[in-house]
Amino acid sequence: MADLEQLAELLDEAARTAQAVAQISDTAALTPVEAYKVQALSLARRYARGERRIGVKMGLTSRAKMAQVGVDDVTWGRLTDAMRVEDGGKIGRAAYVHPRVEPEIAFLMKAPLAGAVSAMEALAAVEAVAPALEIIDSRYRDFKFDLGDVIADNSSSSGFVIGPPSAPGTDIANLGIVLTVDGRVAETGSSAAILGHPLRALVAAARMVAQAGEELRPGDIVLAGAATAAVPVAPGQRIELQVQTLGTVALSVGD
Ligand code: OOG
Ligand code: MG
Repeated sequence: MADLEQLAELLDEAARTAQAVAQISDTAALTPVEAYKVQALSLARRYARGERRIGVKMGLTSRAKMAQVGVDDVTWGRLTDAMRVEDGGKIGRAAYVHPRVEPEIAFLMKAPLAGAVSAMEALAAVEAVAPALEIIDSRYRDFKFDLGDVIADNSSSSGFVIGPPSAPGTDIANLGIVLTVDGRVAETGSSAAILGHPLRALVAAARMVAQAGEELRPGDIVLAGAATAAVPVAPGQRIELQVQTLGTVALSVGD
């Protein structure tokens, strides 16, 4: 078995220094269980530097995302306070290897949630829903990876922007999504692309974090996964996401 701590250090350093690394699967593919251990070890390094876990993100919960990266399984990753970008804020391109943005729906939790839960139980633990942009950045060369690679790399988590909150009772089943770059439409879709209903991503999050011995906690943010393919970003761009009834969230990109 590969040295999981060594792989965690490799990926953490790649993220910290924005330097791409070779795919782990080039040498020896990780099983999902090994890969989640690498993810946890790499996050432990971030926590040791003072970062705080403030939620989780689901990955590959839509067909569009699965097709874009060629991985067919739902994954999850941890979000830390260092990844948060204010709505309307600016990111620096240099801090990433090859960043992409994607349209998401975020949940803010008001009660703990873990294990096998129904959609109704999941909804009862939600404080608010919001439109969100995720900035993903694979630490692997050419943004290529297999399932084990991407899990170990914290499901490409690198940043997120949360828009205005709406009441948890807001109907989010089939909301129109428009992602624009400099005012031009880059992607359109529906929140229904996320596992048929974004709440199913929250159900999956509760189940998957429990498998790691963790739980969703009050105050946690949960990103449901992108509804469309992700779009590469470049310095000078302004990216805006409009989600029907939920409103708008935006981000700009500097050098
Ligand atoms: C993996 C992360 C996927 C999503 O929303 O589907 C993800 C990747 O595409 O790099 O965040
Ligand atoms: Mg995402």
